Amino acid sequence: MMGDLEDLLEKAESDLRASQTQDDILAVRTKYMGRKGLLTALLRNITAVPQDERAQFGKRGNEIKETLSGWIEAALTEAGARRKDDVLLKQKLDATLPGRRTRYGRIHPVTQVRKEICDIFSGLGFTIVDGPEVELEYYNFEALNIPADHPARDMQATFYIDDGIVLRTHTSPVQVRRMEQMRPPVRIICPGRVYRHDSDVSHTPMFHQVEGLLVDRGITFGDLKGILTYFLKEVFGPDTALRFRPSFFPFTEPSAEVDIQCMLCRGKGCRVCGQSGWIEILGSGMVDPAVFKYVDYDPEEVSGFAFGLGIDRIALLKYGISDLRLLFENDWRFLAQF
Ligand code: 2NM
Repeated sequence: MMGDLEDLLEKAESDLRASQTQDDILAVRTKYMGRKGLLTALLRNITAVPQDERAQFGKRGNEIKETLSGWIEAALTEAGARRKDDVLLKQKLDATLPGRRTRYGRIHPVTQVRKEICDIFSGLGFTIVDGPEVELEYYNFEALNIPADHPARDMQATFYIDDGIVLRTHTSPVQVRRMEQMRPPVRIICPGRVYRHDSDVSHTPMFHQVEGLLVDRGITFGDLKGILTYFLKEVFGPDTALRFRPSFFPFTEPSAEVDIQCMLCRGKGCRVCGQSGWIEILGSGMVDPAVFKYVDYDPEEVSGFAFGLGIDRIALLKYGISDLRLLFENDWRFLAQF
């Protein structure tokens, strides 16, 4: 009878060795130690053991039960660990790899400059206004005193959408619409995309503009000069030298272009300023009475000044960017630098 116990332990051991998975091991446990298991049956049958062997049989039986339990527990733990390793291998996950870095976005240089300009004028009491990019010819040209035979109306410069409908070539139509809607005083700043049929190193068919307009009783060229001087010194620094040059626009009279002294050569003349020592920054002027007539303002009662500038060109200057087109390629290696 004792021999049966030892045989059984040996068989159980070899069954366990042959078991791979936790399920296999649990089957072995049931086979030997379950309610109808082989070891259970053997121990229950102790009455069949001769009287004088029973004590020893019982003792050895319990030892074997303990041993087998221990082996099964250890086998289960080992199979559990093996299963985890398998799962990890299947996922091909290397927990020792460094994490993936989050790449943060940046504000586009054109957006930065636009915001800077708008903030300066907001501080002076100007309201930011926008309007349609697909515009009536009337607001883009006619109401701005640009006659039908003006070169700016030429097919070369303007994208036509349909009869009488264009992609705006400047943001001035926003200002005309605003003047139509409200009485003076008007103090507005109009940033936005504009479109011209132009494409080379220094021109893109779409670019960004900001235009400003101030209309009230008694506004003079002195107000224009004061406000624009303050603005340009805010953007380019308090020591920036300025030059107001006579110019012409159909919608202003008189008109002036404003240059800043080239910050690269300090006025000596270099490649950036075309040897002139000056860089053209904006166009401006006193709003032409003809424009006021279109929006039903009385030029005898009110006067005003307006100005316009290209945001992209300012961004190039400010950050020393060599090619305008870089601003529109959206290559993150470029954009990450600002
Ligand atoms: C410029 C230059 C000079 C301008 C004029 C007007 C309006 F609507 F009041 F007539 N808006 N913007 C203006 C004047 C724009 O850009 C170079």
